[in-house]
Amino acid sequence: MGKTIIISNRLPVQLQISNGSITAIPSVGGLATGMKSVHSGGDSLWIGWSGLTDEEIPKALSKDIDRALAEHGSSKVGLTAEEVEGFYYGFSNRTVWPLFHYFLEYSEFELDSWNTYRSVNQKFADAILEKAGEDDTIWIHDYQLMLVPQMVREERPSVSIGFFLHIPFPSYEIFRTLPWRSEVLEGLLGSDLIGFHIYDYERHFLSSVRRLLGLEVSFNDIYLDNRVIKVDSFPMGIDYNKFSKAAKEHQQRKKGEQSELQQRLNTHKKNDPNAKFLLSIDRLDYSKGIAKRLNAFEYFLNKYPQYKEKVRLIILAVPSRSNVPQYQLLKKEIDELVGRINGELSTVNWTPIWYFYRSMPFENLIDLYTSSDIAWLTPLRDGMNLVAKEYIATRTDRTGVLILSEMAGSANEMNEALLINPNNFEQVADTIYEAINMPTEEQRSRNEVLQKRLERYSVEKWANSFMNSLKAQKERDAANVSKKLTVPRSKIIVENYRKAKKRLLFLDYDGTLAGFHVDPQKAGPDPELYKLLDQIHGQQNTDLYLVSGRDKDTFTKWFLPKGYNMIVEHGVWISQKGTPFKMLENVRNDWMEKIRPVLESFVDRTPGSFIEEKNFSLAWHYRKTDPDFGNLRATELNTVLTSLIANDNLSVLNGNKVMEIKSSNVNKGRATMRVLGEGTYDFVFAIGDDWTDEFMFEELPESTVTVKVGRQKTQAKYYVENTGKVRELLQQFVD
Ligand code: GDG
Repeated sequence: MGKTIIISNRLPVQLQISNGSITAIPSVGGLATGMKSVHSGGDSLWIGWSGLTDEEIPKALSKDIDRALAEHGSSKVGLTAEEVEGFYYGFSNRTVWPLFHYFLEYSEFELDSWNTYRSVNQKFADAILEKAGEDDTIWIHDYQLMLVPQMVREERPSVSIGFFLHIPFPSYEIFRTLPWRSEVLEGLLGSDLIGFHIYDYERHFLSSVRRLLGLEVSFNDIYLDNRVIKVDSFPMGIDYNKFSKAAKEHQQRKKGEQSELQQRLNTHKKNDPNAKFLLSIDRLDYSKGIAKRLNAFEYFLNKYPQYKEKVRLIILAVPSRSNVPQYQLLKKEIDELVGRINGELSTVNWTPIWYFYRSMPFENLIDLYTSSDIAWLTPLRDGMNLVAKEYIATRTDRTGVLILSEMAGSANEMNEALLINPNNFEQVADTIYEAINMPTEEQRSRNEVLQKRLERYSVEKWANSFMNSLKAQKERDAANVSKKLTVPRSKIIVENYRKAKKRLLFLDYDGTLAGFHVDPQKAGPDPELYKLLDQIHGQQNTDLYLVSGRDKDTFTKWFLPKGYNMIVEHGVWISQKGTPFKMLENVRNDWMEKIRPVLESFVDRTPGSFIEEKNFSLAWHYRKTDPDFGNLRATELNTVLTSLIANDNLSVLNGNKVMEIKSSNVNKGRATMRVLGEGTYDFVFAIGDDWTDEFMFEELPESTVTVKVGRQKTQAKYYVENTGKVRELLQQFVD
């Protein structure tokens, strides 16, 4: 068993340097807690930035720092102040963060920051590579390190790599605006498993992969060269027991043991038992919608004035990224808003908003959670939002109302909360009213469901299920390797080929001998392919057949002068030893008049698609269409055709970005079997890349060497990754 390496921008320890000595204090954040089950014992290492720039670390202390970190299973990546500026404040927080949270107008596209992001990602990758062996498992975290998976993969092809994105992945329409969009996707695709909080982010990611990289996606698997990458959602949980235990202890405290904040909160409650506390806790970030919440609160107080002097909004805004101009502006805006609203509405007995701009110790966080009647958490966009979960976990008597934004990932799992659109002030005001007046019984029954779920799906469970899924993905890959045409396996095949007295080869053309071209007429054979086929064709005791769905005219032009044997249109026509094509099957084509107009209507409605008309079949090609749209239309066409052809003895073949309608008694399997019956062969070989070739794989005898091009599900015994590998294999037959 290899070790586990976790990598994130920041380490789960804080370094403090005072009077020339170093202390490393473990941080108590959600991620650090959740990873405890993964990052414990001697067999794991956490790599990240220490939070201090190279300039801030005295040279003499560098070794001591490494030692202090090693005690916590951590190792640092050193960054200069300039690197932190370009990589962290620059590309991560001025480009990716706003873009992924749908603040397109805040996103800056600076080449310098991108270059620094790339070089710092390489630094992180190098730090991993220095420590990682081939059988290690690497878990990379978050948007600061999206290029690292690919950088590691290049150097350690068989290592297991997982990536988790803690923020939303935006829709394709937003993501496509990023100048380095393909590089970012390719970076992420170095992973074996890519995790998101919710299915929507997963869906957006898959759509970008399909549309921007043109990769094949099947359900949540992405096929890339010789690898399958799994994409899945893992909603992050919290350390439920820690919060509920802290809350219980809290409530048992006597007055003297309580914090000053708690005592103050108690005094206010005592003075007016009907008064309500509304709580809002976030990092000071524009994605959290704090300014909007303040405006909405004013709106609520004007709509329901009976709650003036009764309701208080407690805002805890934790300082964050204050080097970024947008955050400085936001701070100013919020300061002013709080000042204005308090100035206009305060009375001698009442200040509507209590505003804290600071980070509070954990104890005070619990004071706020347990003392607030309502948690009002309405980010404009939030990957998950753990505060919502923490609030519920601390409600030991199950009272309390959670008002949560639909735009937070956590809304997906917290249906029993009051879910709202933060932009709809009317709805916000009415929901606050509803929350204030919600009967205790209803509060309890909602929170009971929420608490049970949060307890079950804790952050530890989250970390474990990600790791298990990564392991399963690796095993799945390993199981597939048994079918891969590895060097030793192809050696045996080549030996058998050489030993054989009479050989028969069936070679599909498109996607097998030649790559795809957006215009099929242009995908003609190249000189090397002719050379290779000539060599095979010229061998003694070898019958070579090109087996294709193509029309006979094209193949006549390309191959008849060469004298290769050919089966075209899936088995309608055959040409042997350079003779003109003759019909292999007696087939009708009178059905075409009925089907052609249907296909034409799909061409009209699907830009980029076209019809290919053959003698006995009609094919609708959609390789040039938008991938998502093309797939959708193909499904639609399939349904239409299935009902239309029911009585016509026709069938629909779903090929690689093509749907073909043809007579049911014609297929490559039937055709190749007829050829096989004409002779006695002791070596039979068939290779192809799509569904139409599956007929050959299925029907040819068990002893046939069947090879699929690509990783999709197949009946073939072996697979090779691409057309390049096909040619390599065939070359060995003639060398
Ligand atoms: C990112 C994503 C995603 C807050 N104030 C104080 C304090 N906190 C703690 C909370 C909570 C954490 O900070 C905040 O987590 P969130 O999930 O709410 O938000 P982000 O910081 O934006 O986190 C987010 C998350 O990553 C995980 O994947 O959910 O969507 O944006 O745990 O308790 N802790 C203390 N004092 C404070 O003043 N001690």
